[in-house]
Amino acid sequence: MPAIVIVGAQWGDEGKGKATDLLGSRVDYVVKPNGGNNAGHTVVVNGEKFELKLLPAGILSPNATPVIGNGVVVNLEALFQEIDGLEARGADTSRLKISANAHLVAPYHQTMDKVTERFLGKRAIGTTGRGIGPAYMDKVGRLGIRVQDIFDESILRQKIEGALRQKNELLVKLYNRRAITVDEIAEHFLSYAERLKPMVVDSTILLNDALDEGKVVLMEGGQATYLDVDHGTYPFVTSSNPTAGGASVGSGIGPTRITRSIGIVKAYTTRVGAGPFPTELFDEWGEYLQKTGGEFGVNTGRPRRCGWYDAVMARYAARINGFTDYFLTKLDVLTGIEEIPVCVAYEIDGVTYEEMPMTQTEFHHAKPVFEYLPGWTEDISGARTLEDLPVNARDYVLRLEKLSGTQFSAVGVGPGRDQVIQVR
Ligand code: 2SA
Ligand code: GDP
Ligand code: MG
Repeated sequence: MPAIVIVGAQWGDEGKGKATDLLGSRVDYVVKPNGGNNAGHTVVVNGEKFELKLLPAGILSPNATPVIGNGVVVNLEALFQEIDGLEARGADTSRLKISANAHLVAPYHQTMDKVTERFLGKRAIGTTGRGIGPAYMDKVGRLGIRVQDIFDESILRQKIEGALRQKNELLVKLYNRRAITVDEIAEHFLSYAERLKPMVVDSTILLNDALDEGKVVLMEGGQATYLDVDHGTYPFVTSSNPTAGGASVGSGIGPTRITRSIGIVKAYTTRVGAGPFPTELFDEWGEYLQKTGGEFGVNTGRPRRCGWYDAVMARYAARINGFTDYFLTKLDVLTGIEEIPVCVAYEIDGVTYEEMPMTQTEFHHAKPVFEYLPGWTEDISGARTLEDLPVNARDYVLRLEKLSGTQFSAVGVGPGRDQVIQVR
């Protein structure tokens, strides 16, 4: 039975939270396969706004079991804060399951994230400062501490000691900070043990058994394709694989079981943090999109950089993720613009590129080649079919679909759960 993956096709904040929520009523399990509390998903349910960071957006679907997969890095303090916040608002979080193999974000990871950014100066990545990069560094460097370690205190202490040996060298000698003790970190983690224990499972058995039983499993990727450490705009990326292949690794669902790979793509482009962005706007249109689209980080409140739709990026994302379909979001934000530029190719040092150039240097130099599509002024937030759209809005969608490497299955026309056009 179907395992579906949802992936951001740009630099994040495409509306993955809403897409998950939309599919949520039809799925049995919603897994978060990557990232941590650097994510920020906004879901509007009956006019009420929920902002999720570490928890999968599927936690708001009453019939789905939310799962934090093995590929996630978990900050326990942030986890329980988020759980308590949702419970206080009447949401039921009791079904949440967490993989025993997921790694933990330790307080020193956050310190390292912040000091590393400061040391990078002008070359800073613009991270969320949540310790995500350093936690993944420890995972890959085999110095990580996993959820399961909390339940074996002697192993936990051994691992903390191993991790701290290197951290304290750096913190004291290079960063001029105080040394951290094994006791303080062990106490920090152990203080959550009792509350955490009932949630911890072998999520690979849980999810694969569910698929065997004909259940529907949705993998909800955090961040996005261009923030992928392999396929994104390296080094201006996050430290995980938010692409479809990463969702397979991060949840323990084999690639042959994934039947649908949905790309979430915004009708324009945004980015938070540093790094190249060919269609970025530095004029009043950038501010217009930021204001009209409410483009401010859910997690850090940072203003998002804004630019026009980039079909070269969409084609690349469709290829990397093997997208079966795209969900186009925020079409309503473009209402009222007389003529809408869409990037169809790049010009790099006098040469036209129809596809993503091979190197980052070329991408840094890419100038957008625009096609200009006529806009519309009518309010489209009530449209529920393509026929409900004014002809220019419909043509905009159909042109984008043609340029973007795969078919469009849905179009968002507002933040609400029901504000969507089902195309097919
Ligand atoms: P990190 O913290 O190591 O993952 O940062 C590395 C890069 O990844 C970007 N990144 C994000 N980009 C967009 N949205 C994200 N989540 C929040 C949101 C962001 C926020 O949904 O609004 O609130 O600021 C997210 N998480 C990581 C980050 O900007 C760096 O470029
Ligand atoms: P995510 O990180 O991909 O889940 O996206 P975010 O939640 O960070 O940002 C997307 C924002 O767009 C949220 O505030 C959503 O409520 C909002 N949103 C999603 N789809 C639509 C849409 O079709 N129209 C409008 N106006 N807003 C939308
Ligand atoms: Mg977001």
